[in-house]
Amino acid sequence: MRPDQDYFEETRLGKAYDLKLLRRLRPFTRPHRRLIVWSVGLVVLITLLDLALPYVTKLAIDRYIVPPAASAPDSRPGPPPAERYLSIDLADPAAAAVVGKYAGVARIDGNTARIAFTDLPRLTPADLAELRRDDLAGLTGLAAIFLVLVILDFLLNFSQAMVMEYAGQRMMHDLRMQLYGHIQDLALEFFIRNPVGRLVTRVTSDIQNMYELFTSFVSFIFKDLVLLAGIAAVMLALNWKLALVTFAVLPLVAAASIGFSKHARDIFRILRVQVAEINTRFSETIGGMRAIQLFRQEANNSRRFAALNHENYLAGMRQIRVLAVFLPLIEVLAVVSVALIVWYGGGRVLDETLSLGALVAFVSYIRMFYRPLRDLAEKYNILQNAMASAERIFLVLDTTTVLPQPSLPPGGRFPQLDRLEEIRFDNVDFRYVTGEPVLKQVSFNLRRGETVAVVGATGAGKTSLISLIPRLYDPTAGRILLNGRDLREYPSAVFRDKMALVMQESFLFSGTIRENVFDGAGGPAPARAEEIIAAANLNGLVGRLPHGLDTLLGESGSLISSGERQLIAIARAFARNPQLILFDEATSYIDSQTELLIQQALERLMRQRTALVVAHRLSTVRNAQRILVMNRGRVIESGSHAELMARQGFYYRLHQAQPGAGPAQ
Ligand code: TTP
Ligand code: MG
Repeated sequence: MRPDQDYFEETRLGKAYDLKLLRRLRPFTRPHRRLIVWSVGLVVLITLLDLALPYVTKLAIDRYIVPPAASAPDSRPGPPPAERYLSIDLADPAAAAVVGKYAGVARIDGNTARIAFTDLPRLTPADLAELRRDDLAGLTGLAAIFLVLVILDFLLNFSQAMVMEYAGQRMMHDLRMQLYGHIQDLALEFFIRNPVGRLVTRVTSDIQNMYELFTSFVSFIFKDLVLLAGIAAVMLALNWKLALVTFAVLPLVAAASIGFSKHARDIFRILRVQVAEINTRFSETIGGMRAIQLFRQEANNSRRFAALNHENYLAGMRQIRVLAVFLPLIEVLAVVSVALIVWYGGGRVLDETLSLGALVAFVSYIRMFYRPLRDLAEKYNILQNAMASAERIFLVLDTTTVLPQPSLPPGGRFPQLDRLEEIRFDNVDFRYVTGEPVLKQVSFNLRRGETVAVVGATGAGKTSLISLIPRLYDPTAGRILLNGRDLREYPSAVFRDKMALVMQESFLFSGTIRENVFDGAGGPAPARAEEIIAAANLNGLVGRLPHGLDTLLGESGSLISSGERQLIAIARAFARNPQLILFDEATSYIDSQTELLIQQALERLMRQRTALVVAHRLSTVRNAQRILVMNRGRVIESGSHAELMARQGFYYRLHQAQPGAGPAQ
């Protein structure tokens, strides 16, 4: 890999937490602000409900199951204050009848009878049920409230999830569209430097990570933090001393979390980098499968992949070790907290300064308190991934390797371009990578109606030269003039519309032939379409295919030879009806019959048009008014076929070397 190819080398992206990144997400959240506010509101409601549930349990215990010992109702020496009594209102005749049966057990005090809890087992179950009828009714009421709260909790959770996921999906959709559009606008130079696998990761998993960031961030900030604060507040309100004792463990929890994040940070990052590398390697393997299998590189490739995979496994194991310490540690601390509550809180229940219900509620709250902490590791991972993804997405979005488009000149109008009169190369230098010049001081011109051919050995720079005309790249030095003005003064759409490029290895999109020829949009009227197909000599191919023009190329890609590919590309050029044809003849072997078809189609295409033709077969060259002979990036000879032959130079030797060239004409 060349040093300047590692544009987005993942290893360089270390600082995962950057609040600036979150700020940059704002434009994407703004359109969905309402949904987010809704979602946050629901989260707060849900948290309140969650907090209410243990409290209902506390009420049930304290009011109806084991009421706290009432301090002696009067100052009379009587029952010791630490004993619990069931108070019975004697105004109720049924209760009074039961109390009558247990004269030795009940103490009567005016209109109230009291039976010690320790004596309750001496009553028959039926009598006990009669005495505690009100408690049972109260308990049933609270259970019903509990049920309603749980159902409400479910409904709110459902709505909240729907609202938030909806907002998240919409954001992801917007972000992906923007990224896709941006990548499409980038200059070709960018794609030389960035492997496909990495860009694919950008549009797929990086966007997915952002989505998770959004959903888990909202739930983390609003659900977990509000919940933690709420629990702490409720615990302090219930019994601040017990709450403080319970919180004694928290410094340990904080230390464990900090230690975890320190260790996890590096490991998670390494893992991320490795996954990206595996993706890249894999997509390159698939792209180059033909070459790999032909050159029997499978074993070599597997070996390299195995090394990568092994590193990934090692990092995975390191991650698991960290998690395997952290998660049980949090679990242990949670249990220690419960033990503290039972020990200290239990003592307070014994000396009657804490109700049993409050103790039970404390245990529930502390369990709830540790739940988000247990998820911390997972959230941490999501957050790290997402931050890194955000950074990479914005790096692509910030890439400005677009071909600079001209700004509107002072007159308010771009230069007009109705007819291509002349294209002139003025001392053009060009290179793809620094230090490896591809074109050197190329100068020539091409006037309207002319056909100019470019010939030269392989690697001479013919394809590169032709790519500069539609401004796929900009020259590194010198100028290309179009009707006397620099190409860079026109918006590129203006001149690209007027030319058609038939590439050496024509790229066909997956889709039907019709879509490939007519740019997908419905196409011209059937008669015109037929005319184009006929002119491009595609009739034979179309007639042979099962669904004619509507044959899916993906289905029968193998049916399309490189010659036929070029015919389709010629038809595509015809369909655009351009003023200038840029033709890069295929290098691969094409049978003489197809070659003839291409030749004819090309001649028809070039009629009445300006053309620059890169030719490998000298038969293509002869009709050109002028021939440019290239060698190692320079134009070393130019002239008509006859002139160049007479000169007996490079072209002459090239011509002689070609099999079946025959005597010079
Ligand atoms: P080309 O311009 O592709 O040479 P050519 O078209 O004359 O060769 P052929 O007859 O085989 O089609 O390449 C010139 C140099 O530029 C060569 O060293 C390869 C390099 N190059 C790149 O680095 N990146 C590219 O995208 C292309 C097209 C070429
Ligand atoms: Mg070429």
